[in-house]
Amino acid sequence: MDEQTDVDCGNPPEVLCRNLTTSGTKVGDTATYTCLSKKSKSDTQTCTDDGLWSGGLRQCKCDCKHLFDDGVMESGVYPINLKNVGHKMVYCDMEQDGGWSVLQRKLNNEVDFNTSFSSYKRGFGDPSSSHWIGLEVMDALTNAPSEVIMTFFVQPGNTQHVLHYSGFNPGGVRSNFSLTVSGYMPDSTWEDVFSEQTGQSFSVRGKDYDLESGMDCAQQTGGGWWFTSCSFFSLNGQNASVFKPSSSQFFSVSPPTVIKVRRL
Ligand SMILES: [Ca+2]
Repeated sequence: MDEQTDVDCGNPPEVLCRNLTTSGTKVGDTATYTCLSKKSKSDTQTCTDDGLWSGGLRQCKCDCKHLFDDGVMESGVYPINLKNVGHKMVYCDMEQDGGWSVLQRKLNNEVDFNTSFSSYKRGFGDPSSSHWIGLEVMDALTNAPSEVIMTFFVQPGNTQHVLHYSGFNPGGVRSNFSLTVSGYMPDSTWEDVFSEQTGQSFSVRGKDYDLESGMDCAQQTGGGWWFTSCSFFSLNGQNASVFKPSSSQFFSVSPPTVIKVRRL
């Protein structure tokens, strides 16, 4: 009896963000891994006579939406992989309809958001608690058309509000991460205050692109943002606030806040 016929490689390993099809588990059988992000891109592993699967796997693009589509249902910190950025640990929100990549999460005022341009660019904090993912990662995550949901608390009253837009795209470093936002959604519970910030570069303390002369909005509110005027709308600083156009009133904003995106 031929010994090799007894060799069985067992099930090939599952890899996140990949579909797997197997022709069998015996010598010479193949396992084909196809990227969820690019269905034409696949790699093959072969069962060898030493009982192991052999062959290389190229990297697939992988965000929280890909993970959700691949069956990951539990919210938490996951490694994602983005073109031009590489691997990054990100908090994925799999609640509601799932697949959200969290860009900002501020549970309290313990993490200092009044930080430098380089910190805002590359990210700071801890994705398992309060953090800012970084403008470069935001740019990479929103290369495909993406929606955004922002949640925040409004004072006085401590009521939670939601702003939801079907289009959100901060540009790259060459535009100072200039914002494009559109598609105010009717499930928002606050009036549209974010669309107006389209075209604004990202300001941080000492690097002032806002529209208020003589004032550094990032310094004043205590956090970077795509400011037009200082009080109109921002979510990062300890003194962040939001305008209510219909009553011409300003309100304080407080944590917990979340900004999350998902490919459409
Ligand atoms: Ca200014």
